[in-house]
Amino acid sequence: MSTLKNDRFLRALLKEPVDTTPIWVMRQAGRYLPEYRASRAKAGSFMDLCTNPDLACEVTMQPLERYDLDAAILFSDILTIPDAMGLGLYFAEGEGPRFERPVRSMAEIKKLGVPDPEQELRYVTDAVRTIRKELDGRVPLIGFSGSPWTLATYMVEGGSSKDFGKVKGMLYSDPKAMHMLLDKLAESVTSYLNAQIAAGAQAVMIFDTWGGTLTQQTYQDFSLAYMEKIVSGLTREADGRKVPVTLFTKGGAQWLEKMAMTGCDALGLDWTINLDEAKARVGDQVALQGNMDPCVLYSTPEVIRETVKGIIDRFGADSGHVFNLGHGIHQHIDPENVKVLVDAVHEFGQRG
Ligand code: 1CP
Repeated sequence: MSTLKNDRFLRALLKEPVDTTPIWVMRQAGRYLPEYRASRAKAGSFMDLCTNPDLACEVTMQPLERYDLDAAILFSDILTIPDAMGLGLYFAEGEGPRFERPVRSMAEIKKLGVPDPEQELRYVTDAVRTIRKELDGRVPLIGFSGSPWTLATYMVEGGSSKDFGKVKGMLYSDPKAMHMLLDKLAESVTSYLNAQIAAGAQAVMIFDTWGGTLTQQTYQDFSLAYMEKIVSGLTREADGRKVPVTLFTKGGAQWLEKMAMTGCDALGLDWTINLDEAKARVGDQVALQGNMDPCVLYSTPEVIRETVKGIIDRFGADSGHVFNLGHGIHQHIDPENVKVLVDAVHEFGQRG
């Protein structure tokens, strides 16, 4: 394996000294880029992009050609695991993800198997290997998965949801079934992430996009407990380097202390908390990733630069900050504004 030419992202996640603040952008390869839309049209569908390692590699590299980003993220989706479990993922045009066979009962959950990542999800590990080769040590590659709870929301609801009535209904009416589902998902996510690490992912992130819809107690029991189990089962070193683990619960600012106790290396933050407060609460245990409101990118270069400076100043000069948005980048922003963002982070993040 080649040595890394730019490792400031990995260093910041481990709170080691950096020359400037590293940045990557959640959903950095995606629909706001015209070249992504062209690749997708050529491939046919979103899943055709994901399941073809060469095309997945092509779109992973696209944002790196335009911007001075400090990490690449595997082009894939969190819903590959439920798809591999046999739920039949498809994307209805303009409607987001859907499952042909959602799971709604203990009997259906009992039938679910744990996918073998080198079999049913081979296209993902092949994509990781292809991307690592193409990156040739330029920046590290991030692997990822959804959290068990977040995956369960899609599996039970059958797609995206506004109120999570079905999945939370199951949680309250049949907690045993929910725990069985989450257990199978935790096992699946652990082996999936370990397979990505074995294939070459140099850091991993767990997206708990819908953990913030839970109560204090149900978050602890039905989301965090399973993420903790995953963290304790992950390979934490590869090629003589630590493989940092980041947990991101959207809407999870009230639970940072509990999240930091899972043994992860970093927490992803949405925009509802200031970085200085988050750092005062958990900064001695974990690095922090975030947290600009993605909607700032609808604004002007002046406002973007000012906001970036404000966020960097709040964190201060220590290491342990990876700049990112507080959630995925929107489809309709001007790609030129992402250049302004990335360059501003490197400019204002410089250490003396
Ligand atoms: O081209 C298209 O129309 C598909 C849009 C799209 C893209 C670009 C989807 C469908 N997934 C992705 C890629 C993706 N998804 C990545 C790629 C790497 C990158 O960051 O560049 C990642 C990390 C994800 C993760 C993901 N998928 C999450 C977790 C993070 C988050 O944004 O909260 C979730 C919840 C999904 C489900 C999903 N897949 C796609 C959509 C539109 C959604 C969200 C649906 C919803 O809001 O419920």
